[in-house]
Amino acid sequence: MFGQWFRIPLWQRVIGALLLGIVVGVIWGPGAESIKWIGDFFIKSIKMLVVPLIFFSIVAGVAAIGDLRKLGSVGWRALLLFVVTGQLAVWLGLGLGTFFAPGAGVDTSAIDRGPTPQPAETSAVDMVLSIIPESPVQVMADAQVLPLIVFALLIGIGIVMAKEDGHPAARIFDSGAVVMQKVTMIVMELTPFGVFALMAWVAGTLGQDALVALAKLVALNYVGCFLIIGVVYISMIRFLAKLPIADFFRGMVDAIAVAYSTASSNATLPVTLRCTQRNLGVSRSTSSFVVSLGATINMDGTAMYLGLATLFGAQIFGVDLSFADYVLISVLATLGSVGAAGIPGAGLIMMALVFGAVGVPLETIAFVAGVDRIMDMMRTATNVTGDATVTTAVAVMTNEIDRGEMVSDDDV
Ligand code: DAS
Repeated sequence: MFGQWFRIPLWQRVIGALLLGIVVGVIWGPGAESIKWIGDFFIKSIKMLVVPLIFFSIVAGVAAIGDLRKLGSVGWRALLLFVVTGQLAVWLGLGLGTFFAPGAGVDTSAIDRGPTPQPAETSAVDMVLSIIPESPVQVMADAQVLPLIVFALLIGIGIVMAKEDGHPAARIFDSGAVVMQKVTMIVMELTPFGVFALMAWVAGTLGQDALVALAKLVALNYVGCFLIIGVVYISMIRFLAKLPIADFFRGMVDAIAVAYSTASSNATLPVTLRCTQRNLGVSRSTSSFVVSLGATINMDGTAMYLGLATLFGAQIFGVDLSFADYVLISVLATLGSVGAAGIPGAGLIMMALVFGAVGVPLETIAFVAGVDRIMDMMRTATNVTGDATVTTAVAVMTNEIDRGEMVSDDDV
């Protein structure tokens, strides 16, 4: 029995728990609140991961960028495209969230929010001073994510500047990032139980409006991902890589399918490498570096979602956000997508990073956790498509591609 449970793919267990939770919640009604503690256990387990996962992933990600100089023209082009596509993605998410307002009209008065973290009215100077981690250990203890990220970025940059002397430290953080990904995957095994309890609580306590709002959020997550692929990536393939669109997607279809079913960029990495090298003709050195770097720091689907989900949380809890908050969200969502590991649920974990900084209650995570896996699958497929798009574009621009290798109509 126990073995059979784990033979079912996690995403199927989660979807089943989601549907069962909704049915139980609709039948049980407000009484479903009595099992919310199971969901809270799952959410607390996720929050436990935020600090170590962000710290190790960002240090390892920045240290990996350190090799950019070795690859000169390939490296800086890849990094530039990663930043540009990430910013386009997060502002697309903010635009979708603002225009369609998926969280508007939901009555969340029944949710015990505890002390609402009203961001104190601080001056710009105080804001700048607040991101400096005066005591890195205290910053970690208090899960102050912004100064934690600054500290992680500085450590990563220090490792790069230390050159050979920094290599032992880089290996420690690389190893730590892998260990934290394994710990995260252990926690993700709790997902079906947490999703069941949280969806029963949402359906039973908050009712139909809440379910409709979640359906809108899922739909906008897919719309945002399709727009990133259909507008941003297709433009890059057409005008930067100058490749036939059909040939690109024919070559990448296996990787995109694996990404969608596993919801893990890391798990898809071997397939992404094989598709870019064998089907698109990208050189082994360029694809190995850019695809691997992309799987670590380039997650446009996740960046888009973090922008969208932050507005969703602000809307359901009635938090007003200024344009300055939007800019802060765009920066943090980009950093969150850099810090997010290529594993299932990474975007769910990174929401804590963004929400806290703009005063959106963390209870939003419990609210959306039930449907996160459905969204994560599409986010991951987008992330992997983005990695392959940047890799192919950079390969063409630096003449690191053999078009003769490209799969095309007559190969099928
Ligand atoms: N599952 C993550 C990935 O592997 C994406 C996410 O969680 O948003 O890319």
